[in-house]
Amino acid sequence: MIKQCILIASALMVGVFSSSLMAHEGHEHDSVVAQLQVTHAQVREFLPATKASVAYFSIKNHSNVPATLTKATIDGLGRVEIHEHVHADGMMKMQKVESLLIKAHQQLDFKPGSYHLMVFEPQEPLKVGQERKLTLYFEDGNRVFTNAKVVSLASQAEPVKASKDHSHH
Ligand SMILES: [Cu+2]
Repeated sequence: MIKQCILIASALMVGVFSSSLMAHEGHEHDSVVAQLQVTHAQVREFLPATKASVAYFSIKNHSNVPATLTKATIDGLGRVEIHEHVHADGMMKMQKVESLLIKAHQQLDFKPGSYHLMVFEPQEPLKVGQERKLTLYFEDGNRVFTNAKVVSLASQAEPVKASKDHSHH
């Protein structure tokens, strides 16, 4: 039992740093905590006279275990919600998501018309070019953080896939 606890603790530590440090995908890492990588994080500046803005990113689960995203925070923003778009009565509308399962080896893109973060209550205006820390919280206690770039509406309109800096090995 004690041995098991130590295993869990060390796996947790690896998980915490997984956004910056991608461990090789060996089989010794396939237990307990998912290895998650977040890329292309961006948050849009608030448009004049609006109370909400959006943030997008891509997340890849590199492990053999699922991960459940339960919460997101961005530095300097009072409230962040996970949203999805759904079709209802022929209309597209969005709704809040309490938790989101990312399956083993699945990549999920938060993008326009799909999953996204809604952000509210900026403590100070978001300025294009700034970076804000984005933290994602998972059900198993894992946390992954990355820097989200503040972008303008115009630049956010470009599809995420346009950038070629996504490296695979
Ligand atoms: Cu929304």
